[in-house]
Amino acid sequence: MQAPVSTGSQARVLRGLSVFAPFLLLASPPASAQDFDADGLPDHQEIIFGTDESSPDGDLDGYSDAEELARGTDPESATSSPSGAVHGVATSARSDSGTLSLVSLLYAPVGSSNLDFATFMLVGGVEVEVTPANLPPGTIVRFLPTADPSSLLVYIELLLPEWLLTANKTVSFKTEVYDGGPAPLAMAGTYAVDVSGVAVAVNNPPSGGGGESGSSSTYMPLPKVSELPAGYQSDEICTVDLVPVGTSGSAIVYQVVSAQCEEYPDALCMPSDCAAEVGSTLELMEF
Ligand SMILES: [Ca+2]
Ligand SMILES: [Ca+2]
Repeated sequence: MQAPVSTGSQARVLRGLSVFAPFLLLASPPASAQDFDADGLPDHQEIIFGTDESSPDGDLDGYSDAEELARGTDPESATSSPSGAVHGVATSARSDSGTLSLVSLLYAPVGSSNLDFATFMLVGGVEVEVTPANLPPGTIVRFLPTADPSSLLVYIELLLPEWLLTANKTVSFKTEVYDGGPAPLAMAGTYAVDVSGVAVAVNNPPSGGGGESGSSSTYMPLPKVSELPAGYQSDEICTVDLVPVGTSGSAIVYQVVSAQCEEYPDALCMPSDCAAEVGSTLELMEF
């Protein structure tokens, strides 16, 4: 396990991000957010990210799973390790006991003095901007250790009542990282959609949503396995093909034209609900 962030580094961070200070005092993960390897990523979140929940550095390359996610390398491959002094961000979501969590991992290299971020959420056609100046109550902020203790890695978890997703069917969000200038230095986003009352993430969304054109999207369930309805099968995932059929405000409306469970390691799929998705629509914010 890596050493925690040094006191000196943390003091510097707090000067640079003093607006976070009240939230650091409040920050405490939900009781259910177990973190077996104590790396700052809850077990349930690591399963969604596909990282090793039993080791803070799954591929033993010296960079933590969280740092590799934020810096865009593969936490499960020792031949894929971060390099270069560039900012990074990764996003994900999870659903836990009626709470929808929107997770952002921010990385700033050595020399960063004005790390800043903005998260844009699209809920029910309304866009909301969250910045360090207006973090909602209960937001979890953690500074995580990095291979170079002079760099910064910040875990931010925005907590929303899950009924917002159930009622609106789609919650999109993206996080942009800034460092003193007007232009974002890194950006990432995640879509959560409601499928038969279960929050799922849309991975590899269609082009315009950041995915590869012509490829299929997959639905990743966001609740803990113990909270999924009976009938989910392991090692399969719902693969869907989406076609754009219109717009709704700043979102693109997609229709599911085919859906099936397919083999996928460490995933879960409910065959009946997956097939029932054909013909349904979802709204994805254009990133
Ligand atoms: Ca963990
Ligand atoms: Ca690693």
